[in-house]
Order: sequence, then structure tokens, then C-alpha cells
Amino acid sequence: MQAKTRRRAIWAAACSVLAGLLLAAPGAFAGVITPEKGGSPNADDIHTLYVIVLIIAIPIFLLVEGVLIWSLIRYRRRKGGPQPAQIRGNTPLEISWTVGAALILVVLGVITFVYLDDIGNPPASLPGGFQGAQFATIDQPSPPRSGGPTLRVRVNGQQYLWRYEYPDLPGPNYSYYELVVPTKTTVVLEVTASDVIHSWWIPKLGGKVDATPGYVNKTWFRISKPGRYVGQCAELCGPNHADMRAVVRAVEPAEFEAWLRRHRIDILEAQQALAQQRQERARRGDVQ
Ligand SMILES: [Cu+2]
Repeated sequence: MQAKTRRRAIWAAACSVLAGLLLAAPGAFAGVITPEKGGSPNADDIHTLYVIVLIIAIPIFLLVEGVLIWSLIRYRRRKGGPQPAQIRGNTPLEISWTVGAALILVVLGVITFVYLDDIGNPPASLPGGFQGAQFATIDQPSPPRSGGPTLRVRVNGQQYLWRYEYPDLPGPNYSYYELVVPTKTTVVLEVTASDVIHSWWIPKLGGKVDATPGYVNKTWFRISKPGRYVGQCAELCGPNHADMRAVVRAVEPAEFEAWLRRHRIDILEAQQALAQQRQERARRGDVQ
């Protein structure tokens, strides 16, 4: 009797712990079973789409698995018992779950296409965004629907780093590893590679984009608040693929302008110093 009570207490404790874990799960699983959000509107939309699919899929999964497990236990062959009923097919049931699944697919398809427009097409920059930006679009010959300038950035994957350049801003303005962007500004990325296939991915700023030599793939993001967003090349590109990380640092538009000016001067000074060094070596007769 005592052993039975103890077993019941253990079961009750295990059930409470499991219930507690389930309650804590939404927080614990944020960004683990769903894509990350909070960096850019396209990432938020991708996250919402994912959650909608999960909300529809989880009850169906539980229902199907529940009926399966229940049937396995309820209709199992018992020792010495009679042979369980052998049922083959049920036309009305089969038609209804086929039609039901098709209807769910249609609903998911419609919802996805509604969101795809906002995920694929870069929106306008927010008021107060960087003013030196230009018009740019994905798949469209005209400016973005809602108008407004966007900032174009060329992203080039190389074993094992990312190179960035702002083709519409005064140069030289390239940088490596860290991409600095202004907040409230739609940034359109033109992603390519110069050696093998890489994949640009900052989870909080949207989906992965293949960086393929000879092709330019486009994506975009728009960050509202200053911050640092980290990512990782998502295509196995060689032995040091794991080191091919990327950082996007978002700063206020005024700070971006100041950074750009300083950065340009730094590059020019470095280029001048290098040219001087080369001249001196040539004068000394060093062979290059
Ligand atoms: Cu890689």
C-alpha cells in the first residue's frame, strides 16, 4: 500500500514538473523552434508565418499521434483473447481527411502568398532614415511600392570573410566582417561570392541568401533601433567555414554619416601609406 502511495506521489511530481516545463517552453524555445524575430520587419513576418503553420500543425500532430497510440493500446492483441477486428479501409473517412488536408494546404498557401509580398519586397525607409540613400528594388523595375530611398550594399562572400561596399556612396568605402548600417533605413543587399558558394545569414534580420559566384541575389532588412546583430555563413564553404561569421552594426543615421566619413579617410590614408612604402622600397631597390 505504502509503495503504491509513493509511486503515485512520484507520478504527480513528474506530471507537475512536465507541466511547469511546458509553461516555460514558449520562452525557452523562442528562436529555437521558430525563426528569430525582432531585428527587421521581414524577419518578423517569417516568424509570424512559422507560428501560424505551427498553430495549425501541432493540434493535427497531437490528434493523429494520439489516435494512433490510443488505437495501438486499445486494440492490441491480448494474451488468450480473441483475434482483434480486422478493418480494411473506410472510404468516407479517407475522403474527408484527404479533402481536409487539401483545404488546410490551400489556406496555408493563401496566407503564405499574402505575407510573401511583404517579405520579398523592400519597404520604404522610416521617417528620419539615412538621407543619402538611393532607390533600389528586388524584382521590380520601379521604386518600392511605398516609395522612399533605400541604401544599397554589395555583399561579397570570400573564403572566409564577408566584404561590404556601398556603391551609391562616396568611396572608397569597403569594409570586412562588420557591416555598419543606419537605423530606420531600408538596406538592400546585393549578395554574391568570388570563389565558392557561401550563404549570408543574420537570423534576426531575415532568411538565408545564397552567395553564388557569377550571380547576384537580393535581400533586405530595416533596423529600427541601434544594435549589433550576429550571424554565420550558412553554406559549408571550406575547412574554415565555421570562422566565417558576420556582424551587422546599426547606428543612428547621423552617426553612420560620421562613421562613413571617418572610414573613408582611414582607407585613403592607409592606401597613401602603402603607396609611399612601395615607392621607398622601389627606391631602395627591394624587389617586390
Ligand atoms: Cu561558409
